[in-house]
Amino acid sequence: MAEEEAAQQHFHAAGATVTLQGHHAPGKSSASCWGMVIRCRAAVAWATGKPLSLEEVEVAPPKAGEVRIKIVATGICRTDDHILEGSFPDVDFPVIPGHEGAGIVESLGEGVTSVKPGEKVILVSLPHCGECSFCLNPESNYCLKSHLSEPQNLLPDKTSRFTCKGKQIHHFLWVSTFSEYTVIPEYAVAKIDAAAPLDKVCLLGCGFSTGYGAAINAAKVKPGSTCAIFGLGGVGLSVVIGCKVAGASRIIAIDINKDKFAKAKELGATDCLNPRDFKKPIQEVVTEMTGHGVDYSFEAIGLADTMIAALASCNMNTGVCVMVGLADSGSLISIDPMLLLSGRTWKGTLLGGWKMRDCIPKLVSSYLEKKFNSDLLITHTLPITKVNEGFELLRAGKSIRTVLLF
Ligand code: COD
Ligand code: ZN
Ligand code: ZN
Repeated sequence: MAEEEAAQQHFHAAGATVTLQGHHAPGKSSASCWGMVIRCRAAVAWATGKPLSLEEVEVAPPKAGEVRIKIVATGICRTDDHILEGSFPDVDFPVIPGHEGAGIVESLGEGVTSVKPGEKVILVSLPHCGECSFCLNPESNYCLKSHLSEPQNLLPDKTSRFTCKGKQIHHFLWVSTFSEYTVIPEYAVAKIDAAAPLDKVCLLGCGFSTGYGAAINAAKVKPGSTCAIFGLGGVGLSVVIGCKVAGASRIIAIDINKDKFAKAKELGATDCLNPRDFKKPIQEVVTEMTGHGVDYSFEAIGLADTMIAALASCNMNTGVCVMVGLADSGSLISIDPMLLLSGRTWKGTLLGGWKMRDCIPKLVSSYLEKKFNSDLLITHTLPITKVNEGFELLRAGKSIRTVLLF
């Protein structure tokens, strides 16, 4: 009887009713679901090309070294749309997308010591195992446990914590923030200040940190310099914020959607260009505007052509071009080697070069100290039930960031 009772417990958290299956661990509060399966809502992608489907899923308790987190808020990033289109590499379906989330620790697997239940966290899609050669290198933010080296579709023990309608559901980059509860390894969790508003700082889990870090860490933009940013989505506009904070004197914002220009100007852009307004290639326009090209250029779109245009827009000698966007798998770039011979630097960056687990708490502190205002990127806030509406806004070019709330 006691077992049946335990299997049917309900409790209310943040307005949602969550069903528990199993038993409470001895000594744990009855308000916690420690050691139990949680049934909750999640947006599941069953196959490519289909809208997300809001489902009730089962979330197993965390195993050793894992943390179960109640997601409070998650942004929608273009990369989530790339999953739905099937253009993000090595994703297995069905999958729960979402990778820009913030939440509260619900329970811990054995041996987890760096976070406690009730603490606020941001989930990081670029983990930090702390043991691989890249993690041990202070210059690198790329961990060999990252998706591009070893797909993060299942947790490190090669199993999933999610099921739905009797089927195993895959994790996305381990984080799967479109689920009300998610389980991830401890080394992909960043503990943040208890004062941080989760519905705002969730953006620091991807878009903001990626763009801001591209300017601050990858390009190392200097005061008084000139910059050009291709693509004014949440990521490109975060590059604009980074260039402004770094003291750039001229910030040229480039997009084919002129509706993005007002926000770019608000964030610090000095000039806005629509390549479709010019007969000549946009790199020639930028070069003429600045004499010899900008000091720093950034590509935050993910297209081969705009990557070449960004490269050619920075000056031939000391110019630095940073690639932020991910091109479709299989796309190739062909360039004139002369573009690089005279000294230009061409580089890429993932998640803005931050060692995410260490740096996210510091970025949250900078947010609280108002060093930057990433809130200006949030154009829409919707309940998770309207997740597909959030994607429609992004596809129509009407939103910068939509934050989904559980
Ligand atoms: N010329 C100029 N602007 C263009 C063009 C073009 N040919 N095509 C599209 N754009 C503009 C769009 O109008 C839009 O404003 C902008 O480019 C793209 O913005 P969004 O809102 O679609 O996308 P973001 O900002 O959320 O993300 C863009 C990325 C390219 C960074 C993202 O899709 C990506 O590739 N991510 C993978 C790389 C990475 O490290 N990501 C971190 C984890 S996601
Ligand atoms: Zn992203
Ligand atoms: Zn590592």
